[in-house]
Amino acid sequence: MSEIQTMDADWLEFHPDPKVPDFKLPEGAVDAHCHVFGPSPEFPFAPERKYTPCNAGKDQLYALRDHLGFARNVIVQATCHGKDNSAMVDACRTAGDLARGIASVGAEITEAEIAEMDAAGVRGVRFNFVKRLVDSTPQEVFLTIADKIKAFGWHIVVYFEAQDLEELEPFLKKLPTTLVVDHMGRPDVTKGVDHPDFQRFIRLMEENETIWSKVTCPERLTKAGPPYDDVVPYPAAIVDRFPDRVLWGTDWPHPNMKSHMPDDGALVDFIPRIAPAPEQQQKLLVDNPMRLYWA
Ligand code: 0GY
Repeated sequence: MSEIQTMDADWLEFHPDPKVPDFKLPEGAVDAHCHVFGPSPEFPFAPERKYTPCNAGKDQLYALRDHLGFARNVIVQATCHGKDNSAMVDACRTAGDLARGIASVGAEITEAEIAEMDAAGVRGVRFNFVKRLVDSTPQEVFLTIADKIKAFGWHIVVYFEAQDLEELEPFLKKLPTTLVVDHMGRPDVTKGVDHPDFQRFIRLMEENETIWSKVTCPERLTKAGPPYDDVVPYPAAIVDRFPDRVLWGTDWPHPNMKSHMPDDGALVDFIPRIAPAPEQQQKLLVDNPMRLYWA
């Protein structure tokens, strides 16, 4: 008998009624970091998951896309689905050319399986180093996967926290594809942009032209809460220095938000605070994601 998958007691569901943003997104804007959860039981959550979320399926994601004014999505496999990418792949297939995906796979993945996901719109894999989300994976496993996916022109999305970058850096430099770092490597925003941890991340991008950053998740990084004034200097610094290697996304349906659930419309209104110039906005929201995911 299959397990009943009830969401965690402290789980916050996504905002039921986000505002229409005041900021008008440029035409063709891409929400380059979002997830689907289930819905279970059609797409059950993985036995090894560290949390059980609410259901948040493709129909709700695409309704949000239209409501906010996005044209496209990049759907990142969430850890609650483990290496079963079927909900994400199904969502990509439904959207046709309007969605791309990032998968989680093991070293046993075959060329045929990669090709099948590629045809559905998957363009990369995610390597997750955040200990509260996943059990650790040996580096050789990641290197084997990297070797297999690079032939397809895929890239690697990496998720880690600022304090782990120093140890991780030599390994990241061994990876043979473009790397996209989730949420700027999660800086501690109480420390200031001049803190060595954030400067290490800036240096990493400066010295490695194949490293990109998602300037995402003020709602995760903030200590002050909405409207996330304490986060602004971090993404603003990255957008200013690396305008051609940044991506933006909602992170809907916002896994593991325990303090508050953001209004996705208000998150869109955060964009001009970190990318004030129209040219920056065009690159962040359209040109960069189109080059990486749709070229
Ligand atoms: C995010 C952040 C988180 C979770 C996941 O796949 C996931 O479970 O990515 C988190 O808890 O910080 O990017 O969605």
